[in-house]
Amino acid sequence: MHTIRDKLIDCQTEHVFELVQKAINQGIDAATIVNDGLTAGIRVLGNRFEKGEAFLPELAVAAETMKQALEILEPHLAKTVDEDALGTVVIGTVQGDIHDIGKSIVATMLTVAGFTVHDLGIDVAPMDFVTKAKEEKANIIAMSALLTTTMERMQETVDLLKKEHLDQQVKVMVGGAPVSQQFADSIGADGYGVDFNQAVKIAKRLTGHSDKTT
Ligand code: B12
Repeated sequence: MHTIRDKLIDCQTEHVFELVQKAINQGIDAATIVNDGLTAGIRVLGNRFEKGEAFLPELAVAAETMKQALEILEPHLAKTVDEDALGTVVIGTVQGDIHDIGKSIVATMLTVAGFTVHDLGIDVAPMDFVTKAKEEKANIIAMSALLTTTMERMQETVDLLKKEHLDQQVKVMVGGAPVSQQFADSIGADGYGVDFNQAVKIAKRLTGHSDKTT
């Protein structure tokens, strides 16, 4: 798993794909590959970026590599539920923010857990979250923000839901590196998750499904 992490840090895209495929062939759990290989790698690179030891082009390559590796892994992430979907989630990265790795992992894991997920992508305006949630009769709006400046858009979405009297039907969960439980409480969000595991647990809680696997 360390090799996948290290090759991602070194931006050796083809090697990452080969190693991911090899790990799958060896029967290694796909969620472990996501967590201990890919996520670990991007986090190391993130820390280096913060210290000025890595640069944006490297991050962009690693991010793209990670997304493509996730596509390879998706069919191997064990579906935990085969019956009807647990609920419908509209997910996206908030307006002004283009970070989509964490959001995409959360979307994948929610799908695998049995939710119907509508991923609106990046730079999603508060009104677009609410409109899609109405259209799809969603149970949850899940928002991701990686910038302190864009976290504020989450508040706007919560306020808009209240204004449209949808806050009882549609629950809001938030996440992303600068987001905290305290922030989630302060804006009136219904749930906050530090990572994709918690995202799934919270989505199950918000839709009234107990998580028997944890
Ligand atoms: C990769 C990266 C990029 C890539 C993004 C590529 C992509 N396709 O996403 C690129 C190079 C494009 C980029 C651009 C920029 N970036 Co950047 N980037 C990062 C970096 C290094 C890693 C982010 C990441 O993907 N982490 C890995 C994923 C797996 O983790 P995650 O996103 O946190 O997601 C997990 C949890 O948070 C949670 N989660 C996430 N979303 C949700 C949602 C819900 C509902 C739930 C429950 C949970 C949840 O679950 C996820 C999986 O476990 C961070 C550093 C960091 N420490 O975060 C900086 C960072 C976020 N970037 C930063 C900045 C400043 C920028 C730029 C403005 C730089 C610039 N000067 O242009 C631009 C942004 C432009 C914009 N408008 O958005 C700053 C933000 C500072 C701040 N306080 O606001 C950071 C913190 C780096 C730094 N310290 O300077 N970036």
